[in-house]
Amino acid sequence: MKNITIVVLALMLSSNVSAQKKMNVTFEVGAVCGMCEERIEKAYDVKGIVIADYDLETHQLNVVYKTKHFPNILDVHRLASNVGHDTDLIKASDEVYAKIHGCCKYREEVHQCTGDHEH
Ligand SMILES: [Cu+2]
Repeated sequence: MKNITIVVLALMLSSNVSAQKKMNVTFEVGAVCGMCEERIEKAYDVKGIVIADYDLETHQLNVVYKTKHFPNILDVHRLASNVGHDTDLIKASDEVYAKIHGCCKYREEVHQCTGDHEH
């Protein structure tokens, strides 16, 4: 009887381990407008990302991701930097940054954006 209990416990433990682990992180991402927000959230519309919610006011991106797809947190940050947005860990390359829309140049102090811009 004791042995069966151990087997059952072992099974429960192993199924827990093999279950996909999710991580919830929040980090800073540079952005200025709704277009940026859209661009960032779209960049996180990939396999392994469960939730990606950007708050334009606090500049915080909340991401729930599966560690199986993203064993390294830097790869989660890279999704934003790849589309031109700096995170608190990875800077976007100047090349990609140059390509984003003029009113999305969040590194500059002055923005051309009036809120009614073309896409
Ligand atoms: Cu923008």
